[in-house]
Amino acid sequence: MTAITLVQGDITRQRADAIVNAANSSLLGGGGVDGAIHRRGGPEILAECRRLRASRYGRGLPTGQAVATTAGALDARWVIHTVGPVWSATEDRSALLASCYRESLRVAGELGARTVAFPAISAGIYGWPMDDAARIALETVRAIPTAVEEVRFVLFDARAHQAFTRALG
Ligand code: AR6
Repeated sequence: MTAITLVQGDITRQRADAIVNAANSSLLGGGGVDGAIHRRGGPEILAECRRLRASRYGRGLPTGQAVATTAGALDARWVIHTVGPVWSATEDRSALLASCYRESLRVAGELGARTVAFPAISAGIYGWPMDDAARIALETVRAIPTAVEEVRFVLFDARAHQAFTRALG
């Protein structure tokens, strides 16, 4: 039985086996949580991302997929990078957003992670409405059989925390 917990805070301050990054397909960093993870985690993470680009992801990490690197100086063993979909008002991309959670948990399970911290993927720069992002995140995680013992959503502000609290029901 996987425990789902919600906390408000900065994901880069969390202790967990794996911290999930809302990355972009370049894997070379960006703003939002991605920028924060690379800043606090230090250059080892970017160095490993560059190696992954050179070996497996020359065309970028596709949306909905996930890949792990070291967590550098973060209080974690791994960062799992996943690429959320950009919100679209005309196209339903929710299967891709669900895939981010599913693939991140699959990678976490393969690594043997017992605790995994997620941000609200796609709900920042990528523009996904927070209530819908929270619903998809929680529905997906609840539906996946996994050896991960705790899935912790780390919500940056009160609005996000409230949306996830409502969606948890
Ligand atoms: N801890 C927890 N949550 C955070 C933090 C933090 N330190 N910082 C921001 N958030 P975003 P996206 C929240 O924009 O929408 C990057 O440039 C934020 O308030 O980080 O998937 C990437 O390189 C929001 O609720 O990710 C991509 O280009 C949530 O995390 C693009 O942004 C996600 O916001 C990805 O956009």
